[in-house]
Amino acid sequence: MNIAANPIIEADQTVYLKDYQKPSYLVDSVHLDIQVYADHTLVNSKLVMQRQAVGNLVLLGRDLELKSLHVNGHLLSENEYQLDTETLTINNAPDLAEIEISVIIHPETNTQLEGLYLAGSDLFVTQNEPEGFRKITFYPDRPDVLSVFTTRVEADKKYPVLLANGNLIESGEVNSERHYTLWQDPTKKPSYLFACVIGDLAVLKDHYVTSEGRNVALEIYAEEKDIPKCHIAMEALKHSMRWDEEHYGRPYDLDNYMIVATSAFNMGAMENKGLNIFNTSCVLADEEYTTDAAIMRVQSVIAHEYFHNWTGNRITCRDWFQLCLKEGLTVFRDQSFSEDLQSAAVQRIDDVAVLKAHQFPEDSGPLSHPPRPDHFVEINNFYTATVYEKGAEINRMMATLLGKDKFRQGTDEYFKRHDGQAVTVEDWVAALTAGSGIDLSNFLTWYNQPGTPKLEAQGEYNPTAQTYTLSFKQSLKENSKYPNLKAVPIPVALALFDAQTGEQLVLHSAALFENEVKDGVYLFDQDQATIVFTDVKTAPVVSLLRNFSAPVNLEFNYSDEDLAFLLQFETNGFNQWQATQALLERILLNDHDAEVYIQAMKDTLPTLIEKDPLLASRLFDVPTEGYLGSRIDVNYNPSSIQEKRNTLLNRLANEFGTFSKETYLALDPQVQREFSQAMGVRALKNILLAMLARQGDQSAFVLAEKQYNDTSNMSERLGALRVLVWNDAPQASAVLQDFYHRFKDEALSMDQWFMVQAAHPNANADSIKALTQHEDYDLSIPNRIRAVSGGLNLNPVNTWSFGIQHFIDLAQYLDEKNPIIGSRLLQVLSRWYTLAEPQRTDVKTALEALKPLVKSKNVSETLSSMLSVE
Ligand code: B3K
Ligand code: ZN
Repeated sequence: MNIAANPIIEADQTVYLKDYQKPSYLVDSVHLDIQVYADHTLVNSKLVMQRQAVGNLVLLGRDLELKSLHVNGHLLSENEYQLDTETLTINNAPDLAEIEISVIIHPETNTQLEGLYLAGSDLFVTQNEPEGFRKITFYPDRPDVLSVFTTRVEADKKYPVLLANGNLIESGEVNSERHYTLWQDPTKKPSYLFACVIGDLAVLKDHYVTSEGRNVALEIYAEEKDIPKCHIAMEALKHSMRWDEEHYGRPYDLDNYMIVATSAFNMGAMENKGLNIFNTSCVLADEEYTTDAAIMRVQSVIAHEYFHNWTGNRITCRDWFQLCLKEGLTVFRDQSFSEDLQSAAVQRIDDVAVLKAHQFPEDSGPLSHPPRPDHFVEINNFYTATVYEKGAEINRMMATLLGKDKFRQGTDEYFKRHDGQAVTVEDWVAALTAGSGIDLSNFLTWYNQPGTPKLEAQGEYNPTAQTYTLSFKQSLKENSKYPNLKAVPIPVALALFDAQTGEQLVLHSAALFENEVKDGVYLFDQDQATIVFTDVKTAPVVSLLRNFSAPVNLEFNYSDEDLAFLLQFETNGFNQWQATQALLERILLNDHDAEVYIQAMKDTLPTLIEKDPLLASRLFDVPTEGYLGSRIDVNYNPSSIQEKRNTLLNRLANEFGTFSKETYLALDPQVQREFSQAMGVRALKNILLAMLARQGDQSAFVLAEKQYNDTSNMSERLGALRVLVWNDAPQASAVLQDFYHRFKDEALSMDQWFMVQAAHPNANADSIKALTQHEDYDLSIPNRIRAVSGGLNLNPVNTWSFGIQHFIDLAQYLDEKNPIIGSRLLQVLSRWYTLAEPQRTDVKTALEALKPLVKSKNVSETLSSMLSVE
């Protein structure tokens, strides 16, 4: 793949990290008065600004109708300022300026879901990260300008809930129809953390007493009918608050913490100070309406947004290039939290699966960028798997190296040094280094380079010397946008096992970070290196990258038998799974025989199912067609991958036939188990049911129908629905109808209904069209769009045939209506250049035809990067 110069984006639209300059003015305080009316909203603001560096007084604003502008009480005439589409510049502004601005905005017609917008018939919410606040009023809308906000919100009494950040200090009537509230947020914050909510919502209340004795009122706002679905989120919130005190020494700092749920939201949730706004999909959790996976996600997103209060809000980013500073760290924190909620191994499996399915492909294609990029056109395009997930991996690597205590000393130092500041990735690494006493500065290379390093390793046993020697080599694919790539520090967590007994050996090697241990970490930070283990009595089996200790592509010449050995004997559940994935990839991409995998599974499963049904369910993970496709860089033929995968699935179904049925019938979901065990049983049952159906067992459909009818649990119901629908069972249309009638008023459940149908392996242009023309399909609700598009994309054969036009049409439509989502969806096609002909040219032609039709920076930047492949 060659990347050529960018064909669409004009050079002057690109923002560079190297051009960062301190703001010329700071804002001491800001007063906002937001008055919502049916056909417009009036926003009056008063900013007290003080010069701190040379330069003009420039405010940023977009789509605002300026009504009046005063500086120190003087009404400015048009020749005293300059206004263009993005900026308002005040000529000869004094060093101390009180600026009063009055603007009109139109949240009622804002479809982009950025700034203040109408999210359904009776709810207005904000989304200001990264640059939405400039759609509310003129402001130095950049993360390094921090101020204290006082906010008055006024609206019709038909909206009883009027919220903003901080403490409620006053509320009352304006007249018989209108009322207001007044809020003061004592903590200085950048504008991207500002939020307000105007609507008719019910509330679930609770409270939490912090380690410092502060009694915090907790409130979750949602539609009345959804309040019973907010309890899991509330428990997760309290749990997160306790967890951050215990693990990072960080108590909460305000007297209230509010969460508002809305169904119209571009992403998962937003950490606005003391007033989080959440996509309903990340707050509503109820076994009857949402799946186990969704419930786990709710808990992790609640924790994520809460953890941002320290990593993101109290310490924020100097500029948006530093986004992974707050996101990478906060994802690492929420992953660690979730590892405490369920089997840590399975949480790690799920997180690595996401990394490999999304971040690795992103980093090997035209959208590849470092976790901290050095230039962008549209920052919204950089809320990526690389910034979030690879960013989290960098923090995990440093934490692994330091160990628990030193890592904590490092984070303590970070909070001590930078509380209340807007900082950089360098500041973070420097604080960790100072606090722990261990120099981590070479980890900065990870932040600044794109691409997934290849880690090649070789092992050799010397029976005479009783030594085992491991040699390592690392390399990175060249990238013309980021030349001079360097070696990165790679912590390799490893273990040796006695090949005969399966026992784990004690490691003796001077090269280890900690010597004479069973679970050792070797820090490989050169282009090449060799380490020697002594006192190794027989030829061992080595297990590398335990717990996926670094985000690299490992190449090691394991035999299939070694991998089968690890599947059975590794004590680290993650590495058992990693062995299954390596074996399955060989079967699917390199035509290895499946026998070794099948035998090892048969030997491992019976006891594992008893002990850890959730982990057992994961060992059945057969890499998806999408993931397998992402491992192929030239002449990718989706149909041939589908065929190979189906052949394997058929073989597994036959081999595990009797076992599947017996196990399925023996697993009783009614038995009382803790959530994570019960979730494992449900996951296993669904896998086994799918195998039975594939094997052609006629009773499978009857069992599926029974599972569908007998349960009140969404994971079970959906598992059965999938089996019936995807296998075109005679019962399929009746259960689909039944599902529709049961859940038609439950948007999140209906998303699943759309998704199951869109993900039918034989979906076609007409069936997808029928879904997008269904009366419950809604292009203004991202969740619904994602349900259908995401479902379709579960079958790459469909994505790369009729799906191409589906995604292009959506990108074109959303280019104007909601460019953040338009750009996201277009990225589904980013690996078009790997396809075999004639599909490769078909997609290229379609992408080129889209080029002159799009206007947004979001979609244009994505499209031009995608087309930069030659
Ligand atoms: N910080 C927000 C993301 C905002 C995305 C803007 N396009 C959610 C989060 O990471 O917690
Ligand atoms: Zn975040």
